[in-house]
Amino acid sequence: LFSYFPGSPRWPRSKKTLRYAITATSATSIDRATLSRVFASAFAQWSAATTLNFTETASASDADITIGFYSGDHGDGEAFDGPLGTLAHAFSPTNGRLHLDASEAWVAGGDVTKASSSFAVDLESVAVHEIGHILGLGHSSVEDSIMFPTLTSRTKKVNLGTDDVAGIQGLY
Ligand code: TQI
Ligand code: CA
Ligand code: ZN
Ligand code: ZN
Repeated sequence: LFSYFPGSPRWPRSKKTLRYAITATSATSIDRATLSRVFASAFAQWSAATTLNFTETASASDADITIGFYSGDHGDGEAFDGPLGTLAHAFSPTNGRLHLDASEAWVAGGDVTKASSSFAVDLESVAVHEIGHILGLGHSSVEDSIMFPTLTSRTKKVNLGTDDVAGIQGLY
């Protein structure tokens, strides 16, 4: 079963379109165009299941959601830890911050199941999960759901399960 954050925080009903900016990219070698495609595809999973819309904006100042890559301590009290361990984190609505550990062996666009490194992690899979948190979902006990709190390395899991859909539709 899906879960929400305490108090079930959500983005306001009046906001039909959430704007996101990919702001901090200097710590990753993944190019901007690839990042834009991966996040557009990850957000599309959630817009397909709801009346929410997402659009990328270039400037952080008019974005609801900001996305960035950081390594180690980056000022929010939740330091990253090098390869594996914590891959990324996101905060509950309406904070809007989504941070990725720049030290991961991210696979963006390619086929993660064919990666030679056992450290390889699929960026889109993690993005879909973290966007779930950004929108207000906690973890799920259903193993094949996006919000289940385990992702095996070298696996791609980007399609919402029935439990994820039930969770997000209960909130929006
Ligand atoms: N990061 C944790 C996560 O996103 C951070 C976290 C723990 C968290 N508890 C939370 C965030 C409660 C919001 C609310 O779950 S992680 C996975 C998964 C992580 C884990 O790096 O461990 C994914 C990031 F689901 F596979 F375990 C992405 Cl997909
Ligand atoms: Ca890590
Ligand atoms: Zn952070
Ligand atoms: Zn999670």
